[in-house]
Amino acid sequence: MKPTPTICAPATAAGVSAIAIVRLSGLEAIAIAAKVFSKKSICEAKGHSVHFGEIFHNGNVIDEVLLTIFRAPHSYTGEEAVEISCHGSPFIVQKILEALIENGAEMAGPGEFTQRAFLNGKLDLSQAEAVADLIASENEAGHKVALSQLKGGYSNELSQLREQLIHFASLIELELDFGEEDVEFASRRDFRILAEKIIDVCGQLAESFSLGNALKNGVPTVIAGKPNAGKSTLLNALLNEERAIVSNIAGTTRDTIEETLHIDGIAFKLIDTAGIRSHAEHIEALGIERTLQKIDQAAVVIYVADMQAETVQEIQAVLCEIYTQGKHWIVALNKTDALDMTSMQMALKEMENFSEMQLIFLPISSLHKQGIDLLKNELRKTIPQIGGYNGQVVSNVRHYQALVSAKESLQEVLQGMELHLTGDMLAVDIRKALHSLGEITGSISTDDLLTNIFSRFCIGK
Ligand SMILES: Nc1nc2c(ncn2[C@@H]2O[C@H](COP(=O)(O)OP(=O)(O)OP(=O)(O)O)[C@@H](O)[C@H]2O)c(=O)[nH]1
Ligand SMILES: [Mg+2]
Repeated sequence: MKPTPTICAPATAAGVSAIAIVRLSGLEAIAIAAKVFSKKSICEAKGHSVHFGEIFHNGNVIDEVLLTIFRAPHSYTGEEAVEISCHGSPFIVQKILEALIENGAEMAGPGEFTQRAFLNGKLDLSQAEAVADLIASENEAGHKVALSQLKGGYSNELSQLREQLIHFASLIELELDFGEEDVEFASRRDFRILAEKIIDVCGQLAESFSLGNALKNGVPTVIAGKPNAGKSTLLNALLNEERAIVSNIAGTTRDTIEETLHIDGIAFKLIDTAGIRSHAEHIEALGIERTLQKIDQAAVVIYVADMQAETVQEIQAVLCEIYTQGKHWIVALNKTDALDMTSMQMALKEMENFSEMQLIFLPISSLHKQGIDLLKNELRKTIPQIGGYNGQVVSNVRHYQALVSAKESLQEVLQGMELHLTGDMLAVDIRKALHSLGEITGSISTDDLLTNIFSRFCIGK
């Protein structure tokens, strides 16, 4: 068998920087580094030691560097590893890589360092995926979710439950060996308790997915309303910058405009849309169709009503038409600056009386930036305090699918037990559940799955 090659790659981003790091990992890592480094003594160096010296290639000095030695298994990958901190010039990085490759290293593929960490048992699969999420995290909430997953999160608990399930599965399979005899090694009562527990955990985790996904990618928040209602003005007020064009001509915004707003570390993906009306020319009509689509995909809808131009009845009529359950609706009663206090209060009262719909009404003035902080507050409240299972939130679609299918398989098993199905019938679904749970932690993984996961990484991680 071919020995596992020693791999190298830049670990820092491309481009000029103060410092760049080139990573090496594999059995020959330290020997290869010694061939290009001024101090050969690193071959005997202890792990976690740092050495100052020069990197040479073809007799020329490339750079003065700090070289850190990691001894197996105490490295990120679990292998012998070296990190070379050089000056952050892409040219120097390139030259160092060339020198290493000429001396026997190979260029690493995407995520290959983390893949090795996984294969050497340093991380389970869900933790390895958390590394990718951590690197990609763009906001505080996404960062928090990835970090808790990296620390083991729910995968530790799932592997424990899976171990218990394996125990039962083997007892049930043992019963099969006794075919004719009517033996029951696996207590059906204990089994039911375990299955119910796993179904519950999987169910709660799966439910947290839409929240986790929103935290990771930003909460899709649509700003909708009639033309000229002040949607673009509101977008600008929320962002505190003149992002969208505002004019008193109805139909100014024809395509959707997307911008991110951070509130308390949570990213809201604000989507300004074309105004909704029935008599629109063709291009605008396309925009309106897109608006309805965007509303469909949104988690939060801010419906902007023009209190200057629309009556309460008109506003209600549109809401009745576009309202759908399962999302948060905030009705921003805009242009209140143009109304006197009494008519404003009357309108608000009339509004609030109406609706079995779950709506929040908020008087604002986008133009004068009044009520904007209250609106931000309402937006923040649409995302509950991190819920999920014991504070764990699933943000990974692969995990979500595996959780759902584990839950379904175990529900099948429980139904099968009600119907007094035989052990061999039960065993099939138990194995399916084991498989799904194993896919999350990586106890069961196919090459395809691994390639798929690690190809999402950058090279050098
Ligand atoms: N008095 C007053 N005028 C406002 C307010 N908000 C917006 N406007 C005015 O309303 C007009 C339309 O504003 P836009 O923000 O372009 O409206 P829109 O909903 O994006 O319109 P379309 O893109 O055409 O659908 C502009 O003249 C704004 O200055 C407000 O709170 N008070
Ligand atoms: Mg607009």
